[in-house]
Amino acid sequence: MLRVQRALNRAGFARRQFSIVADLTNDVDAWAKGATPQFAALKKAGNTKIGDVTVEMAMGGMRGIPGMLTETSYLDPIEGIRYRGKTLQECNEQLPKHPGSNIGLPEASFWLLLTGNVPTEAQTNALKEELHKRSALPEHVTKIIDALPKSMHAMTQLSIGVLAMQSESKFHQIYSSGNYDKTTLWTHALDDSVTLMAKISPLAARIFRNQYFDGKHVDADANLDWAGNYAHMLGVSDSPDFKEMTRLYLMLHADHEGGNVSAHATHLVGSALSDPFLSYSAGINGLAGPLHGLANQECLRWLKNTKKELGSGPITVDQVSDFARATLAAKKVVPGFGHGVLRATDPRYLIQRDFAEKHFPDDELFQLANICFQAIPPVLEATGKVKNPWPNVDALSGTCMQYYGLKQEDYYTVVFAVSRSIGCLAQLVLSRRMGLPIERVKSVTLDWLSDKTK
Ligand code: CMX
Repeated sequence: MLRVQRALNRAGFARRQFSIVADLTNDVDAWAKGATPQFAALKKAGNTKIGDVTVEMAMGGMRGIPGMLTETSYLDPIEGIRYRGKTLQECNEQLPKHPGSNIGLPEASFWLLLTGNVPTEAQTNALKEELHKRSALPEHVTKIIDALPKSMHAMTQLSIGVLAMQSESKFHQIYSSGNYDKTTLWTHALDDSVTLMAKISPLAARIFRNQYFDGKHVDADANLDWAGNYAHMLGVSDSPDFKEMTRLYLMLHADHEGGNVSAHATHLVGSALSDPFLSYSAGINGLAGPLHGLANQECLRWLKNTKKELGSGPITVDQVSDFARATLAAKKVVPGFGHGVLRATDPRYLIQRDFAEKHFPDDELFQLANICFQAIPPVLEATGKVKNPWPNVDALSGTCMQYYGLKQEDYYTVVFAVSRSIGCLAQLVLSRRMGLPIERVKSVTLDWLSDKTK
């Protein structure tokens, strides 16, 4: 630990050691300095009311309470997500791309979310190289992962792996040494975040190859970008289109503001000054829930079941409507539909649909997904309680993956988790840079609420 501390001191908290991370650190710092007057003014206006809390909100998962600060992205109920003010289409247009690709690179979106700036090609390439440099998994991590039973869900394995990588945390090392400055701790959170992103894709690929390919691993290709290399290491398809689909998937799923389960869990744990590995492992555990990230696995399963039950002939809208009604009657949710904030079709769904229409319009599952788009919203609307009957991103992502040979749906949420590391970690770094305090929501009892209603 002392050695690391000395090395960090010598290197000026690793700035000169990793120049692109220093560049990124400076860019985050510049953004934060620019935001300081606004931050200070808001602190002065601390008594201003920004909302009313109702009993329904307190009992309804705190839905709709504006109670948390997240700069990376903002989710409009109708328009969908914007990364630092940019729609996903704009991100795709403006972010640097891999040669020959049409998709904004996910690692460039990390830079955008952190700084508000679109990185240059040179910065994106340098970040890509840095991610490659840091991608080796520590031996103890590979040993732990390889020893896990294949039957253990891949998300559990991923969470264990990320937790085991905490040994690499500079944030933890510096904090434990006691030799830190509170105002620069965030730089170690950023450094750790780059390390975590670098290692999460080989970790995720290792889990996949252990589970489905008897531990026969595919070596990384340092010429590829972060997402392209992840697709390559999964080893299910050599098609450039699979890499392209993975880039798209990782860019679209990167961030969805701060209140969703995985981002909020990461933020909450991080607010206790737990390092990025501890914090994002918590986020992964939340993402593993069927109402959140696991919905993409559940959705493909639902589509496959529908297809199996309805036989090989052409499937009609009425048949799918009946199937959806049966799902509701069995007191289950229809996965891939509905949302806690969105009140329109998820733009991420629409972008994936455009991709599918371009690359595999005749795929049977894609055609079934299109029938679902017609059939399911009216069924959900008819319940009178579903606030958003429209499809979310999970309604198509599994369909896209299975087309390219990634058919093991139990694994799908891991791809989501690789992507979501971008947003959750960017949020965590900015929270530390802004010095946000430990989160502590006030909970109340039933009697307390009943008193309020008198
Ligand atoms: N199928 C069946 N019932 C649904 C439904 C769906 N797709 N979506 C909402 N409902 C039900 C809720 O379960 C709730 O019922 P109860 O009052 O009986 O508990 C009622 O409609 C009202 O819910 P809501 O306010 O519209 O939605 P919530 O904010 O409570 O929940 C979500 C949002 C996503 C959990 C919910 O729509 C759902 O379960 N969808 C299916 C799972 C899914 O696709 N999740 C992925 C979301 C995307 C993401 O996290 O990234």
